[in-house]
Amino acid sequence: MNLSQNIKQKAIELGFDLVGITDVSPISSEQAQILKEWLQSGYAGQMEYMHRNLSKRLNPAKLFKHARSVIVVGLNFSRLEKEQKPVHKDKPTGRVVTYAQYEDYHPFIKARLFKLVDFLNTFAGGDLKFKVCVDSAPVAERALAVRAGLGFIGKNHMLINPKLGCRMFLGEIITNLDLSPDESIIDDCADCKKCIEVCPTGALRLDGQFDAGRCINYLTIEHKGPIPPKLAKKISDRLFGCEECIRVCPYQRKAPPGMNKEFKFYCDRAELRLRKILDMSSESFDAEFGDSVIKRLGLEGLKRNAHICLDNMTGHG
Ligand code: B12
Repeated sequence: MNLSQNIKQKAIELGFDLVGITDVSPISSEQAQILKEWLQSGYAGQMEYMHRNLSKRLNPAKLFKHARSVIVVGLNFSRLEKEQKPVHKDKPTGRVVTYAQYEDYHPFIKARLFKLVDFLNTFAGGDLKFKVCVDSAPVAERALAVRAGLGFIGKNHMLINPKLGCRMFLGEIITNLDLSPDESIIDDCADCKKCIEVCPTGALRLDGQFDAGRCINYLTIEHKGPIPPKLAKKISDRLFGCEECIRVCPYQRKAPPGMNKEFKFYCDRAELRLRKILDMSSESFDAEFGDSVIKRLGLEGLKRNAHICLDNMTGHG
């Protein structure tokens, strides 16, 4: 086995579902253009951080000066699809998207990437230089994952693996090791437009762009302050996030559930009682959601969303 194969085997042993390698050249000019147009069109909404460090996001070698290769991993967070339950008006509940029913994926993936770094160290003769990234670093994670052969970009803008679907978290180790790069997977959505048709707010635009400012994930998780009433109505009973464009994806419908038993899943977080949230103290919020991405939204944001869900159920607002 060569070094790249050894690394991949170790990544799978550590519980990742996908692993691939790419070089540190800038993302393609076509993809850079998509990103620039997205920013210029205002589609990033209040996500100011997306405007910062653009040159690093376009070019991993600018993010980390020792960079020679990027190891990209994917963690499957699919569950078996369940029927959606009817709303009980006496105890109204709000829906929470699948990824937020797991423990927070950031520390989970990082801890395993650091174990992979320990393994890399045995090959680097003590000269390993590395940077671990999961979500928050200025890295074009999907673009690198495509190049590393993990999947293709679908019309729902997700990285889709033809066998494992699109519920896949990504993480990277940028390293000074010279590793042999993988080939991209050539695939696409063909004529399917299910995700565009189902998007409740038109965030997935017909021109192929993604207006994140209209996406219910953005509105309920990233957006600060009041949500414009017309969009708030479309949120319906979605307390935290939206996954319609993922749920309807034909690749997702045949995807196997995630197999990593260490990645903690909370079966009771699919629907949360709205009145309980409105009565919640900051201490009980921290105790309940301390290990969840919901913690990142904060209690004030969660209460804002709970009010919107309740208003949508009672027809007020
Ligand atoms: C900002 C952000 C959001 C925003 C905006 C989403 C968006 N589509 O841009 C909001 C808050 C809405 C969001 C939502 C979600 N996010 Co998010 N998000 C990010 C973040 C921080 C940056 C994404 C970004 O650069 N957007 C700008 C646009 C222009 O980039 P892009 O859509 O990724 O497109 C790039 C490439 O895909 C490529 N490209 C685009 N179109 C095409 C077409 C073709 C043919 C080709 C070849 C290439 C290509 O070029 C672009 C430039 O690099 C990344 C982490 C990171 N550092 O990358 C996570 C990330 C993209 N999010 C992730 C996840 C899991 C989600 C959610 C599923 C969460 C959930 N609710 O369950 C949703 C999915 C919504 C959706 N359909 O995209 C994962 C995606 C994994 C995957 N399988 O794709 C990431 C990678 C985080 C991670 N480490 O796992 N997210």
